[in-house]
Amino acid sequence: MSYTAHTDTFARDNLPPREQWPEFLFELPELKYPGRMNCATELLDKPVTRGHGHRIALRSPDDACTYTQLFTQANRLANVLVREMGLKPGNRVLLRGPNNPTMAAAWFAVMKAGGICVATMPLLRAKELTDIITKAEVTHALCDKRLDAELKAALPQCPTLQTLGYWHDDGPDSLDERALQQPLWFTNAATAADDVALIAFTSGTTGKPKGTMHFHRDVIAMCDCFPRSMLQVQKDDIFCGTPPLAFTFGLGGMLCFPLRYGASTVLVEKHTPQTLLETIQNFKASICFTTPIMYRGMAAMAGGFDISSLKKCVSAGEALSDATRSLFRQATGIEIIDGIGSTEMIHIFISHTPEKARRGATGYAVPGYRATVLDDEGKACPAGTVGRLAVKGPTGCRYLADERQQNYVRNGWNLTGDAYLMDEQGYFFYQARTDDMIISAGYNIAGPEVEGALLAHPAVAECGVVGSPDAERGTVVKAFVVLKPGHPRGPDTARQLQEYVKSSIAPYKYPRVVEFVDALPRTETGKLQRFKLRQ
Ligand code: 3UK
Repeated sequence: MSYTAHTDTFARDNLPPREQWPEFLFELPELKYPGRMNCATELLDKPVTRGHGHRIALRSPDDACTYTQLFTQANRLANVLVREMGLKPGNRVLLRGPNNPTMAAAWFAVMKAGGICVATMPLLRAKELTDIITKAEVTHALCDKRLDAELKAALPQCPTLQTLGYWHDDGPDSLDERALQQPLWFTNAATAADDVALIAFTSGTTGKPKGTMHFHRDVIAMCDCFPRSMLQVQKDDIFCGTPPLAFTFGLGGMLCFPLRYGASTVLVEKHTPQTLLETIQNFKASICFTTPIMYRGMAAMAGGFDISSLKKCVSAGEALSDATRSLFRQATGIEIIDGIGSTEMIHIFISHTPEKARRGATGYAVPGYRATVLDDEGKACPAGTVGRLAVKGPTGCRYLADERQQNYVRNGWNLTGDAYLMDEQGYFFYQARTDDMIISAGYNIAGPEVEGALLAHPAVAECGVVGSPDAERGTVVKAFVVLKPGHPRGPDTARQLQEYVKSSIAPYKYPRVVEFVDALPRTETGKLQRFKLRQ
């Protein structure tokens, strides 16, 4: 057995068997990591000891905090965890809070103490929390007092979870108060690079949640791949955006990436397109991470704000349609950087620089990763043929005790569940989730392509396209459409939209059924829940 700092070996004991792991690639020089590594040391302690401590790390509507202040607060909270809450390296710690500086400090405290972070989306309910706590055998929880109700409701069903602390709490037992009693220094756990640092539960739109395990080195590898090659982060960059820190998209974009490059990040608890624009204006933010639907909302009102500080915009979580890409470019002059990532891969593995954006393409493999498209037998598809997206690189899928490991990892490749095609230049074109391909009258139709066509129509605010059962054709293409204000619902508008789609993509793909709705069902991470539309 190789070295571990974990005295509680739950995570290692529940990794999938080695033969079910994906193949890992560490070909780039920056990915050759030492055997021992604590990601908090890399991201936080090292900048402080190297003289970067006086620079701002975190910004929020009511505060700013330097690297040294964040370091000190994380040390104090790590002391609370170890000295008062009895945390042993390898224990699982539930983290629950909106994006704010205490949440960030708490995340670092868990890393420093050698705990394993199990961060949960703010909107999760007691039932979902119970599933996660039970599956990961969570022993400790650090929670924002304002989000304690669902956690408290889950507790009677969660015998492993015995030790809790709350921040934003007025009582004398609050974490904030307890931290103040603790020393400013903490000796970080001497974790192995392959000790598990986090168990991220997938935001999957169906089925029981899956816990994906990521090592300390994976946290650093995600920082050393996508942002290094696609963003070229500078020390003066100011990050902002919407994804929760509990979602690995947000953990990277809202916290780890800025810190890895000595930059700063604005943490805001809740955003709308308007507040995100205000944040960019007020904080002079230069890099933004959010989802396609937010970029659409922002494009519509960007004219009313001074967002001249904004340089780079990253979109992930869902396919970015050409319509949204152009709307945003017309409104702001900025070419969005699309990127596909997944909780299993921890972050983005196919993307592009703004200069290399291509219509309809997610991009090319991020340096450090290899990507291909495979057929049902696992053989590489020729260029231009739709198949299953497969990737490998320095990070990859290891589910916590889950049979679905064998669906995601085959022959060393991570299969993301997406249907893609690759062209001769190595650009990847998203089609649909593999199980979202609509087969109608013998044709294969990708819902997102029809959505993209509809989104280009001036009356359409949002839309979702799925297959709907039909006596004659088996399945027909059905569009759920949210109209922009001022456009009447009714058969005339429906017909206009149908004609519009027929004129922009192959006519057989047009939605035979159009239903107007007030809103579309979405996950907390902004993903359209197509299975709900199908019901
Ligand atoms: C879909 C995309 C087309 C795709 C994520 C960036 O979304 C993230 O993780 P999840 O586990 O979902 C993964 C699935 O979402 N998807 C994500 N990005 C794109 N489809 N174009 C895109 N640009 O189906 C993928 O398999 O919630 C994204 C970073 C970290 C993440 N965890």
